[in-house]
Amino acid sequence: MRKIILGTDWWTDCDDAAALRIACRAHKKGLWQLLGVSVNACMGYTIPSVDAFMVSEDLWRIPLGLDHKATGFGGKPSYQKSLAIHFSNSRTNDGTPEALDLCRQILEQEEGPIEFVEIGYPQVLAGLISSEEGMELVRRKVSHLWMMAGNWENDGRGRENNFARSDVSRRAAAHLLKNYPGDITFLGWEVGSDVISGGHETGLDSRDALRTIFEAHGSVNGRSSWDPMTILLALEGCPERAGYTTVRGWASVDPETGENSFIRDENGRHRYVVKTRPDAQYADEINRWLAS
Ligand SMILES: [Ca+2]
Repeated sequence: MRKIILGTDWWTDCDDAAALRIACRAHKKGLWQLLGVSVNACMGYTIPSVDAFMVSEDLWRIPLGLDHKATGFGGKPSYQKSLAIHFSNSRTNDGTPEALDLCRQILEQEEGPIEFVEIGYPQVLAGLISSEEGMELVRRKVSHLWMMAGNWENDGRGRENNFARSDVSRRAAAHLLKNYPGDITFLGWEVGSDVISGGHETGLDSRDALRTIFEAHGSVNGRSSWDPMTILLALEGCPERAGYTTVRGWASVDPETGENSFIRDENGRHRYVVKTRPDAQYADEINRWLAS
């Protein structure tokens, strides 16, 4: 059984919720085991709303972690409060362990291989590999990092929110890409931007937590699919089978500007994906998962 730790910003955008739904449904179908959810942006209703969502998926036992210091990304939360108020939940920000401690604890306790799927900010993973113990755990236990981040459309050069949002994300991204000891697959901004999923045609029930989130976000006609595409890519486990080719090499991020760049190298440990199918096909697949 594959084992997954999911990192999410669960911040202003509703595509994290679409991604979390697919990750949860894959867990329930026995396609992988979701070991924990590490939330890397912190606002007033962060954990109550993630918890409400996990309750609605019947997966309220899955451990959550929170980067309590991650309050500086700005932005307006669009759906957290309504979700926390209208759906049952019991976990709180204060009662939730540090995301870094959760990741470390899972890596210590679980047999490998474990995969990271990251659809948010990079500072928790960067923090994890900043200690010798954390680096050793990742070397020993983590087989792959799947990551929604970067903009690779201009020959691997660009700028995207997860890397570039703030000083914290920029420095963390630079550190992570320079020092991460294993293989990383990136799905960039350009891949998910025009793939619109999760709208009315998905046919979600009016009491569905995900529908509440999309409506609160103002995305009743659907939203770009960066995060759910990353989940489906990770779930397939093979870019070619998931509808992508890849470019292999070494990615880096400028710690001052957050801009990403890429040096092609057949022996590189990094790769970014390029779509091989029409956008509607990826959207249809996501919508099927969201309604499953
Ligand atoms: Ca995200």
